[in-house]
Amino acid sequence: MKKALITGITGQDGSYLAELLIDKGYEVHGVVRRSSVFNTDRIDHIYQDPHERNSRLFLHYGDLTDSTSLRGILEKTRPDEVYNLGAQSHVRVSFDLPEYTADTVAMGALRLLEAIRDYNNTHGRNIKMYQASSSEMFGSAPPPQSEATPFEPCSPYAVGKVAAYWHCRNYRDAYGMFICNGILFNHESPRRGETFVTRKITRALGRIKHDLQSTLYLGNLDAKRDWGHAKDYVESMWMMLQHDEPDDYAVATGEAHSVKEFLEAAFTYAELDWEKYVSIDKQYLRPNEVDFLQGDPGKARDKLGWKPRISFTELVQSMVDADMELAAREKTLLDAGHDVRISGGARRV
Ligand code: NAP
Ligand code: G4F
Repeated sequence: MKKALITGITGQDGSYLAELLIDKGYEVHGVVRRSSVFNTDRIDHIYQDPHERNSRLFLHYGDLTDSTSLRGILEKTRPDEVYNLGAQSHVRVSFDLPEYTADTVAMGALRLLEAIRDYNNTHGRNIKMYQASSSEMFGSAPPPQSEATPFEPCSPYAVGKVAAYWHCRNYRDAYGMFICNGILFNHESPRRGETFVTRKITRALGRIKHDLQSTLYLGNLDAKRDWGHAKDYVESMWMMLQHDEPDDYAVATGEAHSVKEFLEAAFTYAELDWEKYVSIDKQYLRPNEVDFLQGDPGKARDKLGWKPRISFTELVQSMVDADMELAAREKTLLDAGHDVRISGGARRV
């Protein structure tokens, strides 16, 4: 049985990747941060008590800012493949937390690389590693962007991801390690964090439809992104590590839409006019913006045989459907006298 270790298993991608690998027969180990509240919502449905026979998902406390924990987890789990998905992944927040973002994103990848290199040397192994690189690294470079496009990062997050990307390239060249950078364009799902624009829109739409909210505050509506579905994208991560040669791949749909077009598609599907509900709040504008990301996934298609299955319309509608259901449950609880009104935290997103 192959073993995989996932950092960021509690995030959107980590949860879909864990499901995929379990389906493929892997034993899956995940790094979980210590938190004062439960942070395993996205994987609770696949978690089994480790005391049970046939359990194939195991969680370990660790942190990308703590190399001792990473080294200990490698020794304990002895994985064949490591997927580095852990990160402070919010671009706007990276302007508020530049040092911490660099620490998790850039230094975190470097700590993991060094831990894997030492482990390989000590045990005569060649663990394969996937690095979650990002289309955000292209920044202001004009579209379409591919593996050959020079990086022009526009945020502390993107600069951190560029550093991590080059650390991975360097370890591959210098030490012959099997490391792949997946340069993934934006990918969303009903499990997307509520502070990213797509989920913020569909979450608010559900609440508006159920009279729980009247206004949705957003920033720049003109930015364009190449939005795919996370379920399709985690498959590309696995495919990269199954190829004979380690390499870097851009993963995208090849189609771009503006935030305004996402709003239009979501609200029209719910039979509402978005212009009646959306207001601009300057706090959601960024000190530096990435205007236009549209990927060229030709290499991933030709070398890996990867292609997206879920269309933009299906993505939007699946997110709206899920958030309508969530808001309906919220409304039922509220009507029954339970106080589930949007918390201060949720209003700040
Ligand atoms: P996400 O939902 O924000 O998940 C991030 C994960 O990283 C969470 O499990 C989080 O733990 C964990 N994490 C944060 N800080 C950590 C630390 N110091 N040590 C260990 N783990 C830490 O992100 P995602 O959308 O799944 O994205 C996965 C990866 O792909 C990220 O590296 C992201 O930057 C990159 N990426 C994402 C996209 C996209 O469109 N989604 C595109 C390109 C690249 P908690 O649950 O405890 O917070
Ligand atoms: O949903 P976003 O926050 O995603 P962004 O910045 O593109 O980053 C995501 O994709 C990257 C891949 O390219 C990942 F690496 C990264 O980890 C993350 O997953 O913002 C998308 C666009 C931006 O142009 C932003 O300015 O939406 C615009 N926007 C407009 N109003 C907003 C809002 N974004 C957020 N989060 N909140 C708003 O109210």
